[in-house]
Amino acid sequence: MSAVLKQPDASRQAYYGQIAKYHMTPLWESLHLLVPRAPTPKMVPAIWRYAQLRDLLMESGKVISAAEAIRRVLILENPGLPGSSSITSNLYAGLQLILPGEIAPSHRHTQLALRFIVEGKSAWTAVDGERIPMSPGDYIITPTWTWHDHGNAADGEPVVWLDGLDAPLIAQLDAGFCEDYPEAEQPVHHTDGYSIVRHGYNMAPVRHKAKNANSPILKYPYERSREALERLHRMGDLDAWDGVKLRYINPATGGYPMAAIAPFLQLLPKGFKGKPYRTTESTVFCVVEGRGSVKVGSKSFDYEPHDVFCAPSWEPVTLESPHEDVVLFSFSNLPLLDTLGLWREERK
Ligand code: GTQ
Repeated sequence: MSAVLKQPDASRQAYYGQIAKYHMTPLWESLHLLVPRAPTPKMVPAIWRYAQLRDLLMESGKVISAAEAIRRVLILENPGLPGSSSITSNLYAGLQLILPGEIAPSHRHTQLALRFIVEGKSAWTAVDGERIPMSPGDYIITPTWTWHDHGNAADGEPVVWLDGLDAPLIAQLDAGFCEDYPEAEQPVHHTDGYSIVRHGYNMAPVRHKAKNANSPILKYPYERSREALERLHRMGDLDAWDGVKLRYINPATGGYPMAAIAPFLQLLPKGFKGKPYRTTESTVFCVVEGRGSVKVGSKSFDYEPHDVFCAPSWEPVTLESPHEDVVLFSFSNLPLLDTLGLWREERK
């Protein structure tokens, strides 16, 4: 049993004033905030509806060029975290637009980035000397400190993807560095699927030694990931909470493709009524196929393709697909929780 903390009287207040002069504060006034009974996220469940924002996103193409913007992105900022450029407590998300003929100039930074392609087929990103064509549903990685530039064919179409970065986390760690490449585009040594051919068939080059923990596969094409879900479903794999859910892996280690963000793809077959679960992850979802619904804490959202929604730590999540098959891409801070021994899950 502990005693109840009283409202500070005048003498306590005076004491707080005295210690404040020496940059000290009384722990007992903030202990419950510093060491809460359970997570108290400031981020809130929220949804960005693509049908509502697509016109505005396209308008950004008239507001600024990719060359001037460096990256023409509308940040998806959590309403509970104003001014933070964050969609969850430690992750960033934004929708990036590149128009035909544009180059988003080459740079590198300590923040890692993932791309999940939303619409358009004529663009590419170059990562670490490999040019990677983008198609809707592809998951592409830009590991920490790798040169990357984006381009779009002169006779192409507007291309949009969802960016996910660990930028808020890197800011928290004061570990942000960035460099510009001297030219707009880095030299390309390999094109179109080189990393997949070398590492994507459960085989590895004979003398391959991993340089670091990052996946040697730079693109996970949608057809392959989608096929895996479909075939698993036909073989009867269905989890009562997740539907058919797989995580993308670094094939060399079985671990996460990049250090700080875990990516997933899941199928909710038509008629799926998921049971509620909660975890200590904060998660960003991007709808790939189908219309469905989700409950996150006290909020309910109906969603359709290309919508983005997010779920805070420890809020119950329930996924449903009453009308049709639904495919959801998602990413979370699971690797960090894992490393720190902080991952918890409750399934009802
Ligand atoms: O494509 O390099 O959404 O550097 C934010 C920062 C994308 C990128 C973002 C970036 C990038």
